[in-house]
Amino acid sequence: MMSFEERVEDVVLRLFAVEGVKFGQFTLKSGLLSPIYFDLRVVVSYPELMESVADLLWERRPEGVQFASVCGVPYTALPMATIIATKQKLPMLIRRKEEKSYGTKRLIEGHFKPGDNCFIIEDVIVSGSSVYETAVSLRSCGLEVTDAVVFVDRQQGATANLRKLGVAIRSVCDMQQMLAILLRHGKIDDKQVGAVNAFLKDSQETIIRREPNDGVAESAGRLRMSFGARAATTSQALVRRLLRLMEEKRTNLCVAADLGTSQAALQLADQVGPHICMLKTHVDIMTDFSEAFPRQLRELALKHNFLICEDRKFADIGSMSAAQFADGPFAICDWADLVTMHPLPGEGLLTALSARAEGRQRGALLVAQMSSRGCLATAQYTAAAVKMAEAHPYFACGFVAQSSVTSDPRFLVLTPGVSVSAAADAHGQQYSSPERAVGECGADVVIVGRGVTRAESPAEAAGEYARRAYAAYLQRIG
Ligand code: 5BU
Repeated sequence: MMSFEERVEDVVLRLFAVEGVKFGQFTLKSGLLSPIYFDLRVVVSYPELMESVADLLWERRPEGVQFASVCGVPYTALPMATIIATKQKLPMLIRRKEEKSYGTKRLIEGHFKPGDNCFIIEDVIVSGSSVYETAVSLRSCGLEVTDAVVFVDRQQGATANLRKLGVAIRSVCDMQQMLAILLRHGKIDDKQVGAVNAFLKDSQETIIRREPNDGVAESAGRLRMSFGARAATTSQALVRRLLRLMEEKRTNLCVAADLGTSQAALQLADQVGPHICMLKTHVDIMTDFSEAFPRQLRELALKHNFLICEDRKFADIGSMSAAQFADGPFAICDWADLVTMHPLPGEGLLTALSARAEGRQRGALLVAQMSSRGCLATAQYTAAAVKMAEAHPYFACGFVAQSSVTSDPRFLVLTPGVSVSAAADAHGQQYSSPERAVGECGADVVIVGRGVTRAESPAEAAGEYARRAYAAYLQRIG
């Protein structure tokens, strides 16, 4: 079996042999003069090559995202999308390019339901305009578009352009990889590579010319956007649900139900339920945990409309953490909407948890910083945690952090160490006020434990924390 990289190498050489990649002087659609040109239309004459290209495209799809259909950007990618559709038994949609002149014809051919997520297939991207136009057409018919795959990314800014418009791009190879393969096999020389690199250096800033009223919102950044507006920027169903319920219920409070028995935790959940968007548990401190607890807790979550987060802070290798998540007496995966994890072991932990979620609406929060004094997370570690989440947005829902670690509206920032009465505890916990956590440090959700659980009336205390934290959020978004 050839590895993915070996197959890419093989396909690149075959493309070169049939002039699917050419070197010389070419004028691109944008008007730019390029020393390299891709013409993947030729692959229709080479069915085996066409199939290999389609296979590689499909293999680069994002893990964990369920697509209801595929749509090739007309025309070059149409046959590739067709191969993927037939091989994967996945419905295909066709976007009509000539719709405007015909008027009455459908924009999108094929059957679909509103909200279906359609995966866009494309051969080459420069600025991303063609993918964008296809996404706009699909979205205008009520479809969702979150991802696209391309064979070659010319590395001229398309990925960033499309990310701003809510489409994540993955590519089979980029220009550098392609040049390296061709150079290694003596198909091109250093001079040609130099010419392409010089060209790339001067043509980084491509832009997408947007149509007026295209219905695609460019995000203003997490801190300035409303929870409702942010819900539209993500395809993570759980994040969408949470953001919407926070806006509906007007609360961004999570109560940490750190109590020693399940009875006490359930009683608390019922009392604070009307004031919270999330209840956070540590089930391994309960002396009487039994199967009944998650069932009863989920009933309360339904009654009061909040999500459940088990603060398990997974930190082992992927396979072990996945077993802790799904097997064993707590069977966390069966009942917790969200779990926390340390990014320390690497992305294998995230993908392992995601694999065990098996299609259920689940997600992870990455511990990017901690509230305790002397926490070892450095700025570099925190940045790496954010990068990890960005690479897995279908399962990573956000971060537990003490500062605004991201401006990406798709991710949530939850901040523990919040109290209106205490400054610290005896074991390193450090507190700030809800106003500081939300307004200055950029928290979306404040997590409060003892500030609520030890109050004379937990319900009243939760109401007060929720009121203050939500007011700070409203002030933040202006
Ligand atoms: P407190 O009683 O408000 O101090 O409880 C804080 C909760 O948040 C508790 O459940 C902790 O496990 C959790 N926590 C935290 O305090 N600090 C952190 O950095 C992280 C979690 Br991550």
